[in-house]
Amino acid sequence: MGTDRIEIEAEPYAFELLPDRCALLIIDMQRDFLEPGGFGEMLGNDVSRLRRTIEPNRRLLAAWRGAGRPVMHTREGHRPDLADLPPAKKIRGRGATAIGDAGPMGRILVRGEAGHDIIPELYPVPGEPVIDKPGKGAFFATDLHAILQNRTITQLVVTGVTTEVCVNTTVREANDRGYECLVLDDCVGSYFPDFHATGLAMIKAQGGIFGWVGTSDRLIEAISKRGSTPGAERAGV
Ligand code: C5J
Repeated sequence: MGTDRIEIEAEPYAFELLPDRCALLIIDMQRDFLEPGGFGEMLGNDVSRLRRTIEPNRRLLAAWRGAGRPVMHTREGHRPDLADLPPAKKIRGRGATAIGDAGPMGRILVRGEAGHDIIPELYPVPGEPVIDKPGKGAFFATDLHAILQNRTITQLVVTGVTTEVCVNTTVREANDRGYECLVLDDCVGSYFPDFHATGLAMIKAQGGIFGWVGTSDRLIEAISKRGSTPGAERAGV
């Protein structure tokens, strides 16, 4: 077990990345949230605010995979029979269109539908677990914690959308379970710029009450210098 650390420039202070204990967790980079013509845009949101995260995530993912480090993806959505959809979530927003209804890319937030899937730019490769979550947090009603524990992961680099909802909820859940989280400003996004800024401020406030905030450039630079984790590819992580 290595005690090797890589110091990553971050706020409120440097993040000490443990190369053999850290996974990249990409939250809900789904077509319905990010693509023009999807459900997010149908609700009147400006999807370019989320799409700016695609390129930095793509670069980070390439570097992370290249270094042989573990990657996990999440998708927010429900069973086709909606048995796992709380009635309170179904009716929330009082909109004309709700989860499970027909949307522009299939039934909204239903597993197996085109809009529910991950955007092609960041599509998982074999060996990368995809966590289907019914809630905002990636630990609620999923096997994520077990998967991370089985791989002796204690740190997460968290990216994805949206900063203030599923990213924030997941980081808080992870923090309470003992994980150290580094959230990358340029790799997380919100339809609402103020919420993005405040969402990150809340994570790093009070000495990093929920975690650290950094950027993909600093992380890529640091891991690229270090090279791949010995045995990582062999172990299939
Ligand atoms: C996510 C949401 N992924 N905003 N979902 O943040 O409903």
